[in-house]
Amino acid sequence: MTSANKASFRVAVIGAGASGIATAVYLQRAGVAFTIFERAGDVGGTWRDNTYPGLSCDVPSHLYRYSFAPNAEWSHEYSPAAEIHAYFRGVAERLGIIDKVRLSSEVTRAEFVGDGMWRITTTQGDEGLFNAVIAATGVLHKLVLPDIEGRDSFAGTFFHSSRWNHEVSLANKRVGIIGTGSTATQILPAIVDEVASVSLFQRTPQWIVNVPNNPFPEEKKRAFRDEPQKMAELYDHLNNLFNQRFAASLVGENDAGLAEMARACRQNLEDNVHDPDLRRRLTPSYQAGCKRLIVSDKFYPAIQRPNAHLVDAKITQIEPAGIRTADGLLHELDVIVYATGFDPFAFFRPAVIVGRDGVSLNERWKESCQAYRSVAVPGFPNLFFIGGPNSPIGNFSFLRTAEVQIGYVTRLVEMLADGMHREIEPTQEATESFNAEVEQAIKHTVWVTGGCTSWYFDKQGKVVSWPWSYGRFEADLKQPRMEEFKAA
Ligand code: N01
Repeated sequence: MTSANKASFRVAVIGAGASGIATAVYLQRAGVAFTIFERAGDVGGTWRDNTYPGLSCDVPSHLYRYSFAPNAEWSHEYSPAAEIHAYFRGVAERLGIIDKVRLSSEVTRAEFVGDGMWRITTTQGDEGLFNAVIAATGVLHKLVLPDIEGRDSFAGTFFHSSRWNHEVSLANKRVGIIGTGSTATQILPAIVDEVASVSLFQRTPQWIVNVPNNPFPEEKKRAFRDEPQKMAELYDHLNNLFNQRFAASLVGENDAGLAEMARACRQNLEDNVHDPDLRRRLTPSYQAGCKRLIVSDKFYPAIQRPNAHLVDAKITQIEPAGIRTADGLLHELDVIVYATGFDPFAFFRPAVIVGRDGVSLNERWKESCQAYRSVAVPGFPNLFFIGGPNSPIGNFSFLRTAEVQIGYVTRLVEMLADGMHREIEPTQEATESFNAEVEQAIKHTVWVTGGCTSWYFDKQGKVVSWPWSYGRFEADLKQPRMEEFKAA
């Protein structure tokens, strides 16, 4: 391809959340033109959608940031959601990305039309042809409202945690929260002082690690401003702690680390939940680390407040007046909050992606979402994923993971833009061999051996995560192994 061709080379990025914005920054630096299509009326993805009380990121702020955009102004060690959303929007504005975002333009169809080209259709109509497509659609965007009998008969107000209804005042209301994940355990402490009562409907208890969230004093922020090197050192330190040590514990490569995690969680329960019966009911029967670990110093104090109630009897149905449990009790409520999580296997959907020979990715992924090293799929040339199947998941920075994938995908896109190839896709053999290796390795992770279920499992009962160390993820995605691709 000539440089004139490079000038006309265009990439469609799907999604202007945290990973879509970073993808755009990398493409811009590589001199590759792109358009970002965003379904909503604002950028920020999950940090735009989730506005529930008490939301902060449970990854430290100085790690939960782009490698290329350190931020001396974080207010807390774990900063609140509005600040994180403002950070992403600020980076997009400062680096000139925002002008390339087409808001309210949900991609409904991406179709491979041959000769390396994709046709993109959005809710606004036909967007024309693109040389490559990068789906940066995030992992936790499709909310799950469980199918509980009578759900819609409730006479009060109900909503999912990611669609918080700020019109409804909770003051002096009787509130029910369904779920005990990261979300529910943040909401309860944030509302307990305001409400008449709050009942937490627990199906499975969670292991919780006690980590305080301290504000950064002004002198600390000044030191970060004056000596940015301090932020770089902190980023490296936290990265080592979370990605190297913590992640290694989960995948069976640091047994001492896993044992320490279990000890710290049990100690937290023993030290901070005083009533032995409540402590028993809050004690999980599975291994710590099996589900995503909850990080909170606020949940145990909050659930012991006189107006907070742990309900661990099974929900049998929802009635106009409240929630009925298997012990026959009706818990009368004014508001029900569904903190019941997300479908992490939605990926780009509900869009339709049609690859070579008219094969749809929905069809290909009907039973199980399989990809080559989390970033590409055979039969879908020049289509790449950020946060695709088998991306590392867990208590570490999604942004760091995404940047590793973005760096890798940008190298492939540059090959296309520079005219080295017209089409690139992974081979079927390399993809199968990668997935066979994953299937063996995943058996040794605590997600599988720990005796729990979680959103990490797909409907076939397989955990779709990265089963090796974080170091291996970075090493594997450092440079594309071109012998594992078909390039024309
Ligand atoms: O969702 P979850 P989440 N009846 O899927 C329960 C990220 N995140 O929104 O465990 C009764 O973890 C379900 O019960 P069980 C983070 O990656 C990050 O809390 O399946 N209960 C579970 O307790 C996190 O992991 C942050 O038995 C029902 C809960 O609902 C991910 O988002 C903050 C039920 C769902 O928990 C998801 O977290 C928030 C039913 N029918 C989220 N159906 C931070 O960074 C489901 N449940 C802080």
